[in-house]
Amino acid sequence: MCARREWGCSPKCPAIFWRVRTPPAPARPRGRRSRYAAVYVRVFARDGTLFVTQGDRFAYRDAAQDLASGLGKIMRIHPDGTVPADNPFVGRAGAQREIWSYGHRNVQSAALHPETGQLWIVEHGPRGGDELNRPEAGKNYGWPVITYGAEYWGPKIGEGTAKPGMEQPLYYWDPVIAPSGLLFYTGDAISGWKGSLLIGSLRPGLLVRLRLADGRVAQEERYLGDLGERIRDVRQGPDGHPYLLTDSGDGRILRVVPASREYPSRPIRRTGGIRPRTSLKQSRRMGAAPPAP
Ligand SMILES: [Ca+2]
Repeated sequence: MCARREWGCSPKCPAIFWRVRTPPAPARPRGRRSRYAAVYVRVFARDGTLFVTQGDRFAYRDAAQDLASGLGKIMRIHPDGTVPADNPFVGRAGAQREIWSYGHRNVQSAALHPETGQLWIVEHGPRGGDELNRPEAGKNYGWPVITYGAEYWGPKIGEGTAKPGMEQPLYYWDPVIAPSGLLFYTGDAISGWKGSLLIGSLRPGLLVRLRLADGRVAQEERYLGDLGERIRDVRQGPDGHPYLLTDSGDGRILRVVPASREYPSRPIRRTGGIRPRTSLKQSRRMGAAPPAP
């Protein structure tokens, strides 16, 4: 991974401080294309270390359970690429010392809980298996051995939905929402949303709000599905409003405002006030929630 450019770096680029290592190089199964890049997300922890998420690259899913491979993992490193001495697999023979947690499929976004500082992530799963997880040191999040999803073309995956030694997701989506950006909303601009998780959906294209209680998901609400837009990212502006990035050839940045207030149009090109729908839809199944932190 390159600190200056995320894609297309030269091996000699001085800005490279981290590379995904995948020994032994797994053979790509016939018929499976590698659709995903390995590295998606970086987030700094409060202690200054850096979490780097690495997807399974689709064709190499079994590598997510292999501690010798960097695929399907969350890594924890110092910003200069060195390994923190308290990483969970430091000293374990055959394991990459950078690994923080494993058994991940395709992490799309990560954020720190504003109170606990813990890492939370959303992952693209197979059909019916998108997940919200709170990765902890050394733990196995199951992919591809356990999952609530199945192949998009029908067959089951792995051994079921639970197995000793493997963590349950905090929450999962069936049907999937193709989660994208993840935001802990801490603003005051939208009454009642403070402390919620806001998650973009690429398909069907939504803003999802998860109300949290005691570290668990208590309720899901969905907004803006009538826009028909892929929501690629969710951020909080300095004005305390959520902002959404849409994903299309004519992508837009949308500011979310409460429906109960009148806002003047903003003189920023491609920025508009969007009113969340007030009708709420709850439809997600809850994964078995682990104890609150
Ligand atoms: Ca999982």
